[in-house]
Amino acid sequence: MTKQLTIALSKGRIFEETLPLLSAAGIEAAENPEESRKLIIGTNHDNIRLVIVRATDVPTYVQYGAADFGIAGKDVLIEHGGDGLYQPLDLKIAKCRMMVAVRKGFDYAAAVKPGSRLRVASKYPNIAAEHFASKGVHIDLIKLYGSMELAPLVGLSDAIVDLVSTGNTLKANNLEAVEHIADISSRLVVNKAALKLKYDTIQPIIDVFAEATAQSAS
Ligand code: PRT
Ligand code: MG
Repeated sequence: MTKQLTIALSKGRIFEETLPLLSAAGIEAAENPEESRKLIIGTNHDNIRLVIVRATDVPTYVQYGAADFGIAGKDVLIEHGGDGLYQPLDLKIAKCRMMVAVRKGFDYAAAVKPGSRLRVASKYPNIAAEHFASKGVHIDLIKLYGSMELAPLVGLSDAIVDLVSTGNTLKANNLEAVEHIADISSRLVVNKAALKLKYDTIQPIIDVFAEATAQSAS
């Protein structure tokens, strides 16, 4: 008997970069989630479906078994904590860097002397807190849900912790990156119980993803 398989994906860059991987595993989405309003999308396999969720919600769906596996950015996984998730593969897609950025001309070196205090805005409170704690810098953390780049421009914070890929957003807003925290890419996240129960369905897909990822890296 073929077992039902549910895959959690977010729209946008992760979905786009995941399509070739799904294709390599012989899985084709029946609809384009960018155009469809449907949150559950069928595939060319009766037993495989995609659920379209916010990028930050992918680990949660997989953790509770509402999806058997999914694809999530390392940024999201660090913040989530990764509880109950098996992370077998770095898919090397949706690559970017977690950076500290400030307004151009802001004296960052002076602001992060040990013992000093800095106002930091971020969608990533755990990553930001850990980074500055390791430097011995006290921060007041301001949690935002998007458009972090605005915060230093209007005096909400001294610095931001955010993702940078081309650097165009920083540039357009007169900001500069002053510190590199981590390289980020997207990972396959698998529900541990699902992997045991549906091993024959899930493991071959992991194997194909691994092979496709290794090929595109070489
Ligand atoms: O957009 P939405 O609020 O719905 O959700 P999301 O931002 O969580 O999702 P999405 O699809 O934008 O990002 C999903 C994942 O893609 C993230 O979790 C990252 O792992 C990865 N990724 C890769 C990025 C970027 N590159 C990226 N550049 N996520 C966001 N950005 C943003 C960044 O925050 C900044 O505002 O793009 C802007 C900078 O881009 P550049 O090219 O101007 O430097
Ligand atoms: Mg986004």
